Amino acid sequence: ATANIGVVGLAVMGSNLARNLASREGNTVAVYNRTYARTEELLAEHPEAGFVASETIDDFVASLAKPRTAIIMVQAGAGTDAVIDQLVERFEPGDIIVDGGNANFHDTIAREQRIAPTGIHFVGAGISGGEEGALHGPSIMPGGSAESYETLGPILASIAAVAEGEPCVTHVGTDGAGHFVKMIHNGIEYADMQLIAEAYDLLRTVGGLQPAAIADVFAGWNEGPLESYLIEITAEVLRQVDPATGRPFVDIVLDQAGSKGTGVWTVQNALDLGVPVGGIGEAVFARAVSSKPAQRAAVQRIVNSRPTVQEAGTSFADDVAKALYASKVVAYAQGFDAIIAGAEKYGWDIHKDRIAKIWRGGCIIRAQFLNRIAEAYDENPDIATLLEAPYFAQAVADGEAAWRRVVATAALSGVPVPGFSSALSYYDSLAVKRLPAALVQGQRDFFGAHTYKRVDKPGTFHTLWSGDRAEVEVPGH
Ligand code: NBP
Repeated sequence: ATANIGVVGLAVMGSNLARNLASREGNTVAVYNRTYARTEELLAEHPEAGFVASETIDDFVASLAKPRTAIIMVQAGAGTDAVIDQLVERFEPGDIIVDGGNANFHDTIAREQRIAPTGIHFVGAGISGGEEGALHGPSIMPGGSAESYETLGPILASIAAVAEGEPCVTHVGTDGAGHFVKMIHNGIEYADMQLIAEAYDLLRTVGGLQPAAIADVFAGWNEGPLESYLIEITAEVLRQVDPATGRPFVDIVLDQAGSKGTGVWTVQNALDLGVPVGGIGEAVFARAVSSKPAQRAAVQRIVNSRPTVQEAGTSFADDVAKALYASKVVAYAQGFDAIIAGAEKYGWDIHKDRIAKIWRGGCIIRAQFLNRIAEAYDENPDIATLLEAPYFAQAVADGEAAWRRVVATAALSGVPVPGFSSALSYYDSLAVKRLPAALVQGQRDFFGAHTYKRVDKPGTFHTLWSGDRAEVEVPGH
């Protein structure tokens, strides 16, 4: 038993994570994969890593020093369960099993409950940053027991991305908290990507710019408050020219966006918890709409003309930047609301400022912007919404007029901006003194006797709609 850490599953994520671990001082890394040929490949390609490789799971377990710690990086679902079962059979109390895959947090909670009686620690850890992150430094979101984090924390900190001198890892909370926060991260990622895509569409359709010019605009934005990994890579993608045709790469890509599910989970969970995450929801739906070629073709057959594009003013790109920033603030505010609601529902002590900090590096939504969020929650963890934090309140106020111009221009020009417009509507919904929800309450009381409350006195009321329409107070509410 010589290895202080093991990795099971040596596809792209697992082998990169194993190499990252092996590159750190003091680590000896045991590796195992169901199909041994894959292990042999890794050994041949990376002799420098000094892996302790095993052909069988028994040998793998025997190669781990106690307390044994193994990170599973296999396909989420049945594959993960199969490996967990194999390890649980062979591990002892105090040993640690980490699932680093993209598990649904409900599965993680169930697995933790199932394994806890054995005395083995089960840790669901969200790992963000894709292949590159796994190799050079991901953002890591571990759940599980605080005790397991004492052993695991330093190992994960050694391989995590570093942002402003701090490793991008923190003990997020118990059982499924890590995978939950990873799920929200991906939801926010969806919203951020959709907003950026809309900004591009506006600059192109309304602003009349070509992809290469828009790449320049984005590169410029990346020097300012919008600085982020996603803006940076968007500029790269827009600058790309298709070698086969010489056309902009973005023009030869089929405009049907795929998704792997975590964005959907975020919205499903938010629906369950009653958290409005319109920005994320619109992003998920926008991908779904894009992937309905038959419906799109059908509508395009009957809608033969599009509105005349409104003349964009000279400062249109600046307007779009401001609209993007304001919409982004909304999307992140909604994402953090979902974290707060999940923490309350599932009993996790999640530090929002720490989450913002571990997202500053390694992961897909890494950005300077997250420093501002960390500061906001650090200053006052109990703010009702990020939109209330002075910095963001000011930023949104500064961009508000531009935001409205952009959404209006988009509407008048027939450019779809579900992300921008839903974010603006969300902001307005929070901002107006009165919402027509009062009318919805009236409708609900009318057809379903669902009752309502009054603005002028406490109590719960119902109007006798099918009778004399007198109001009655409903006791016991
Ligand atoms: P895959 O998700 O493609 O899974 C392939 C691995 O799972 C192989 O090692 C395979 O072994 C193993 N496996 C399967 Br499939 N069924 C198994 C079973 N019943 N028993 C044992 N092993 C089994 O690998 P990946 O793309 O490296 O991702 C690993 C995890 O990391 C996934 O949960 C993924 O969602 C997550 N993740 C991926 C990314 C990314 O950018 N790709 C980012 C973040 C998280 P074999 O070689 O014997 O077939």
